[in-house]
Amino acid sequence: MAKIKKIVAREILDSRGHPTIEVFVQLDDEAIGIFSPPSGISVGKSEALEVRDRDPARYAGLGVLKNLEVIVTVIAPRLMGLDAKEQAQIDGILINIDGTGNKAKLGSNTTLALSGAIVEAQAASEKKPPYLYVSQLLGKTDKAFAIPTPMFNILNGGKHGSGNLDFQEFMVVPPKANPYSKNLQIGVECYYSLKETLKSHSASTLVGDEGGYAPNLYSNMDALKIIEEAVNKAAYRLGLDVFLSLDVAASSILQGSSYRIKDKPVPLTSNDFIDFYITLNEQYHLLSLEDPLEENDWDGWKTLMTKLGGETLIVGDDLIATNPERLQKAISQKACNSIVVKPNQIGTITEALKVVKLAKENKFKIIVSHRSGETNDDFIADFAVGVEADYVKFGAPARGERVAKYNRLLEIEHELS
Ligand code: 2PG
Ligand code: MG
Repeated sequence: MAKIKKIVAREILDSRGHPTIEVFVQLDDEAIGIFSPPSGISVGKSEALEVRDRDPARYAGLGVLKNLEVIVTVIAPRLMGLDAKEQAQIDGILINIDGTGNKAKLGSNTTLALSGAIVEAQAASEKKPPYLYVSQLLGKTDKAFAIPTPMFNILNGGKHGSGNLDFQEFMVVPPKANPYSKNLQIGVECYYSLKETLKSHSASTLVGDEGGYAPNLYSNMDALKIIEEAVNKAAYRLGLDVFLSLDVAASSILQGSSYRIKDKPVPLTSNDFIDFYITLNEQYHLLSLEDPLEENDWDGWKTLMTKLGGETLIVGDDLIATNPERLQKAISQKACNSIVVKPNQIGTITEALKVVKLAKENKFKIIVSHRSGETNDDFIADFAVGVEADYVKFGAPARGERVAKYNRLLEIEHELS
């Protein structure tokens, strides 16, 4: 048993240059864990809340110095000396100190920074790779692991792009049957090819928040057409070697009670949007469709599920927000068949694992995801392998904070072989 002997918290920057927290935890056997939480920009209304200083004199109010102070003066004294193996107990203490239903007091950024660092420290103490320790926390007993299939977000729109495309993420997904390293190569080659294809259309190849290109194009369908062209040019076959996925992040494009997208001259109702997806799917046979409708349009989601849920992964991200009650509702209403899991949407590793468990019991496909604001922390890759996720979303295979995760998966693949 190793006890928590030291907790240090610092303010560092994420990939957008926004401050985030880095927590360093040391145990009395000298094992250490370091973790920094990510931050989203297309945020679901049911997510646990981040807390920031709101001091306009520093980092436009985004500083986290108050969080550091709370960690040092309030939280650390409660955690010091505890057995780091007791993750559920430790996370329970964080939840209790917070005392709100959505981490509004401490901030999910504060709680996850500590929760993640302690998981890392205990894994180090047990001399286990973090994915193995995470799998133990989930109750897995065997040691057979697979690398989740990557979804590469090669074209960024919505809040991550240049303000031109409505849909947030245009992803290429290689086949599940391939080894991970082969799939990484496929994703990267499609990414190279997309750059050349965009250039040939005189479109910009500057990148968005997740490293995918963020061009000005006429419509979302145009973007899909150009990706199809890029896949073909890379000598891959759409529907065989590469599949397409979308994260529409529909809550971000809702205006009043309708959706405005470049593809249509008039605003779309929920039913119109569903018809649009049905037509789109006839053409592209999407592997997955994430947040196709606004996060409280439960009836719309149910209808879409009856129309496309048999063949397409209908993925709840903002809809569920890694929240057990929202997941339970999605299950009982048959609103979707897949879930995005982001530990910072709920705020502790224990709570995120509970959501994973419930999703698995209900045969949901699991996509473990980064956030658009990331550090080089690669724990999320271990988390994904440890919970045996079906897919991972780590953005484009470019920019340090994204490739840190893809490279960690390479390392795990190597270790497992
Ligand atoms: C999403 C995420 C991650 P953000 O919507 O799936 O890609 O975006 O982190 O901005 O919420
Ligand atoms: Mg999403």
